[in-house]
Amino acid sequence: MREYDCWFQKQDGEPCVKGGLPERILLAGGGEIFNNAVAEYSELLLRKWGVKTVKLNGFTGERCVVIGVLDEIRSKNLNFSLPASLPPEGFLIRSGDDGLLICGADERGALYGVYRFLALLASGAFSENFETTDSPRSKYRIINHWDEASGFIERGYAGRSLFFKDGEIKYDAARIKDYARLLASTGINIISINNVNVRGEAKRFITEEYLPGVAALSAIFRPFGVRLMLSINFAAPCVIGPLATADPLDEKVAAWWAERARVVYSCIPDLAGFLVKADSEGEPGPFQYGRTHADGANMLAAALKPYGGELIWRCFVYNNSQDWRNWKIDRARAACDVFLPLDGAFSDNVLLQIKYGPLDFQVLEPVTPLLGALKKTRRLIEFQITQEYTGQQIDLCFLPYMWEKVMNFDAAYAETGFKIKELAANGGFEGIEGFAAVANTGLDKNWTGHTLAQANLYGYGRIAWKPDLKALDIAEEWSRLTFGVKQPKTAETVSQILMRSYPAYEKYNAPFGICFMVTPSTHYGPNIEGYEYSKWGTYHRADLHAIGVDRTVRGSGYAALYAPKNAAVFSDPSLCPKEFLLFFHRLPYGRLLANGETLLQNIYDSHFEGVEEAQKMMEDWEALKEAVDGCVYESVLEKFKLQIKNAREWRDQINTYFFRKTGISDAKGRLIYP
Ligand code: GCW
Repeated sequence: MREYDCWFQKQDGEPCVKGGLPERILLAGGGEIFNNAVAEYSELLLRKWGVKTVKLNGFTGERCVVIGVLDEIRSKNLNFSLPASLPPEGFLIRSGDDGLLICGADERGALYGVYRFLALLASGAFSENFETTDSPRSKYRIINHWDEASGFIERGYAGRSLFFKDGEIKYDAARIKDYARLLASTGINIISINNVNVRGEAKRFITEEYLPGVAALSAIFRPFGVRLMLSINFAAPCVIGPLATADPLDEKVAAWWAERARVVYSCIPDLAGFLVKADSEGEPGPFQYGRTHADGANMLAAALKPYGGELIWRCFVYNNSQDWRNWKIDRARAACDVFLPLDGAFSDNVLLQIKYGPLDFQVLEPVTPLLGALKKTRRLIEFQITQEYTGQQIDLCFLPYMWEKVMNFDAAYAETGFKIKELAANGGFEGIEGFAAVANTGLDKNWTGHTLAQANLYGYGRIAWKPDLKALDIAEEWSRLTFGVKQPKTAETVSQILMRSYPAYEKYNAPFGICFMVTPSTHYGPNIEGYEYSKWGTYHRADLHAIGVDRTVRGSGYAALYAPKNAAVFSDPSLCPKEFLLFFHRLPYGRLLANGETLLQNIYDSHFEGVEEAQKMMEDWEALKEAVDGCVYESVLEKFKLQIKNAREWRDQINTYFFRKTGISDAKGRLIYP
């Protein structure tokens, strides 16, 4: 196994296909993406099974596959019974008496169909008389890179940038092609290449100086159906010049952006659009000019409109110079307070990008009410694949486990249809039109730092494609593709380890949704009061009697921003899900929870258990020593060793902290350091 190859491993032996692998291809389509679909088929068949393909002029049955797009296949009168239509980007794969068919709705559909067919073969899931159709439920399946022109990646844990070096757009083209394959194979169709905090040379990526470089990069992604997007700095008219203002209602500013968009699109006609972080953590924005976020977004959207570009506007807007003494302000409310009053005020090529939780990618956070409460605004849900608060690709933390829960959250604005996964399947004003997530990739030879973190990259694409996929199915799918099916036990053990990793991390981390007990700025490892007296609005307010933030109407009122059914559940500590108890409530340590133990005892228990579970994951991995390639085995083992060291630190610091606050020892007599 080669870590670099991710879920495209070379296979031992041929898969079971009657008569042998379909090495003869009949084409029914054309265009850059379609041609690449065929090239990918050939390249991967050779790479995975050592089989060379040939292209045919006519259909001859045996060991033959037809790869095409629906209309073209129909026009060739090939004797296949075909569906009347397929949803955009969808495909049909069928093997039967009439032969083998990979039929895309369009070029992208053909490409996705090829990848799916190869995955079915590699995971042993393909059989004779097989038929499947599939299509992505949402239109936007986006990866955001937080890469800087210097090559540094903000919150990156897998080495330097794949795209940039020393202030230039500089890359290894072969590697970018491999990356494009990884993304396209999970259905990703857009990537923003530069950090939303637009720093240094990246501020000039929209100028003639850098655009040829961006265009060259986009040419590598284009055959994979992946369009590029650029993060822009709201103050660019001043930073690049020559204007003295970036006021969105100033005509000169609008004209400046219209001209920039013209130049940008003359170089990259299929650019997906611009991504903007405004008035957030020091980035410039419309507030500086007394304007609203709709004023800011709409002005930029108008510049992109003639070229079909979209303007993606992030909702991560909050006051980051809070006073910890003030219990009235609540950062969790911020996005709702800013954006709910603007529902319906955005132009039709604006999409709001909303982090799934109200704070910031914490280990345990409720889903933000904003996602369900907006009714007249196009929107995307934002995740983080990079493990900023979830172990930084040192600790194993399989994120689809949590994403599945997010997808199942019912925003409850009506009896049915308001689960996040349902909203994501609806699209349109009533729904969520797509997904965006921060990448976890970099120049490390295994792409993701921790080899098993490749599962998070894979899993994100799969969830964005099909929001009702189960984390377990993703874990199994990925493990089979990565570790092979010849020794099914290996893939099975790996997928079980993945599934246990998130709950383990949760248990030794900040308890019950209290969030932010991490080392300031690096965000790795415990520092219980690291953010307690900071300006960032991230407080747990533990004293000797109680801990937590009252977000009910008696406190900040955040809980009341949910639909009534959810507001009622979150506002009542006896109904509130345990994992969010301290997110919504301030409770005494002695409060009895449903399991009959006190809050404090539950904190102790979960921290002891978390470390034990991390140890157990490592032991299960050690049992795979003979089955897993030496390099991969050793590198993952190293990570587990660090994880356990870290988990112990979390356990001991958290338990000691509460022991010191309360003077109450563990009821089960385990060691808590004084
Ligand atoms: O979680 C915070 C990170 C910042 C990041 C910000 C954001 C890009 O700590 O590094 O900045 O979120 O999402 O904009």
